[in-house]
Amino acid sequence: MAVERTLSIIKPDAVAKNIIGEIYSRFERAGLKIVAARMMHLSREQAEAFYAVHKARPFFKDLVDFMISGPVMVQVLEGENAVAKHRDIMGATDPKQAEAGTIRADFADSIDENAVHGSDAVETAQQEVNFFFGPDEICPRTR
Ligand code: RTP
Ligand code: MG
Repeated sequence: MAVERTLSIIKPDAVAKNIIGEIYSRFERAGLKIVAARMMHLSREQAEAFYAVHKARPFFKDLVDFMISGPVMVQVLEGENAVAKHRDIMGATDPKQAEAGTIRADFADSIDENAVHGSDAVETAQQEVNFFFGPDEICPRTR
């Protein structure tokens, strides 16, 4: 299986709940390595650009308002089949539909405040990683 990179965001609700470490542990237990990370408070312009694919959707403004409501933790995860593996650990978008033991089932309060973001495909993962990190900010593991 191919080694991939994917973009993860721990959203403002989960940062506020003080569960960054709990979520990082789940990545590590799944064999995903954190190869870049940054805490930041997104501007409205950044959040709108990041979620531009959803611009025409009725939930767009609420999504952007939520994503700028507090700091987020942004990271690049690396590992075999990382994109799909990360989505599996996250669980479904709506926590009510998420499988038990997933991050969203355990920590998300609603479809709007759902704890984490993860890239949905290898191609979008590359775009999303490049949105936040330059090549010199990513640290591949040598051991
Ligand atoms: P994300 O991009 O944040 O990882 O979430 P996702 O792929 O599971 O879901 P996506 O369809 O990309 O939607 C992005 C975010 O918009 C909010 N949303 N609300 N009210 C609604 O019907 C609705 N649908 C989506 C969610 O917060 C979702 O994470
Ligand atoms: Mg998505």
